Amino acid sequence: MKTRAIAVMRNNDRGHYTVPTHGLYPFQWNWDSALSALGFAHFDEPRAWTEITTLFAHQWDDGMVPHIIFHQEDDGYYPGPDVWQTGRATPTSGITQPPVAGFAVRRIFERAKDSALAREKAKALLPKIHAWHQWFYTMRDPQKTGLVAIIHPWESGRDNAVDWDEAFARIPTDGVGPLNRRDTSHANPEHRPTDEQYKRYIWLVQRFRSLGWDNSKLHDASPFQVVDPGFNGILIRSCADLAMVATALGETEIATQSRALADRGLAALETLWSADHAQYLCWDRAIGTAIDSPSIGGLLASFAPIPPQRAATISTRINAIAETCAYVVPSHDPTHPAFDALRYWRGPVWLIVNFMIANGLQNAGQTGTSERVMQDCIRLIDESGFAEYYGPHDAEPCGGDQFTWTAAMVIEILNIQRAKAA
Ligand code: 9WN
Repeated sequence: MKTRAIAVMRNNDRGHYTVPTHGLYPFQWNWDSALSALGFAHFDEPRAWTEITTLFAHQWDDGMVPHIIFHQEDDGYYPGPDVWQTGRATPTSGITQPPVAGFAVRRIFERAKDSALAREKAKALLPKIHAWHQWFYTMRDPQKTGLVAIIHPWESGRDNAVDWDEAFARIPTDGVGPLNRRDTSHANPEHRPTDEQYKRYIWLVQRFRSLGWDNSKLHDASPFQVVDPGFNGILIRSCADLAMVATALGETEIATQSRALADRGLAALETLWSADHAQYLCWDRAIGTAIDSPSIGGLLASFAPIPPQRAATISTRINAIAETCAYVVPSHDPTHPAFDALRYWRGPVWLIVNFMIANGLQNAGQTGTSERVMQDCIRLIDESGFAEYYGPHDAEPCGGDQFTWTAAMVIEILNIQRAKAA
């Protein structure tokens, strides 16, 4: 299985970055790259560093790291650079994605065989990743709550999650021209977001574009401002991990500041806890209400060093969900009316999210659930190969195939399992 996973990654390797899959996604994506680097690190450490270094070579002056880098022309994806119009030399999108690079860099750094290379690469990346973290807490938390908001569903990485439905109903669609969707010719349209959602994705892009992509204006100008516990959990974890790398490299100022950001974020995350749902919930900042949607976002927060009793409750909750489907962790509660088993982030299982949850639960001592989640990943690959996502009832492979970060997570998980067995 590992050999097949490496072949998938090599196939999608474009030299200094990887594409998530052929056809459907022909450019570099932000959190895909950070997580894929974990896979590379097991068989080609220099290549792992290159993946993250390329990503940060396209960081904006204000600190943001964009969610897509359009390294070459390809009209197989919509919306392309002509829609974004961010004015970058190498075109990029104008929004960001879950900041998982701090976590990835610590993991690759600490287990590196070539420690001289690791020190050199991590030292160069450290201030850039820190600047990105600071950017979040400046631009996406202007009221200094300790929690950052996403201003576009694509930023969450969970594009069409049920979580956004009510907030999305308030987004207008006027001024959005005909859509030129390409995704539905690469993947089954039944497994993708709807046109109604795409119109709103594009409306937001046009809104931000009209403001010149000035991040000091975008948060307050966006009618979509959602605080996602999964996203904040990833940011908190990356800040905490960056503090560890900074300490190891003698960068005490970055270490102290990163630790402080993580601590403040962790304290604020508690405000999103729902005792009724036994998980965290999203918060609609635009109207000031909790979003009553039991999605994986509230479980993914366990990737952060949350209090042990919270991790234990999330572990119990995942075991309860496991009674309702064959493979955990579905992206939405299968017993909830909005659950849609095969439609993207409204039900299917994604290996990257599973890996992060398993990692967080392992750190919190929830070993049994962590192992169960990883085992289900391997069962999915056995059944259905390296898909983008999978049906939680029958392992149906959905979206793109031969997927880079799916393969990377398999390499990680096999490695963890082997180390445990030894
Ligand atoms: C928009 C690349 C990306 C992932 C996201 C996933 C999907 C893009 C799309 O693919 O989003 O960014 O066009 O659907 O939702 O998490 O990073 O794999």
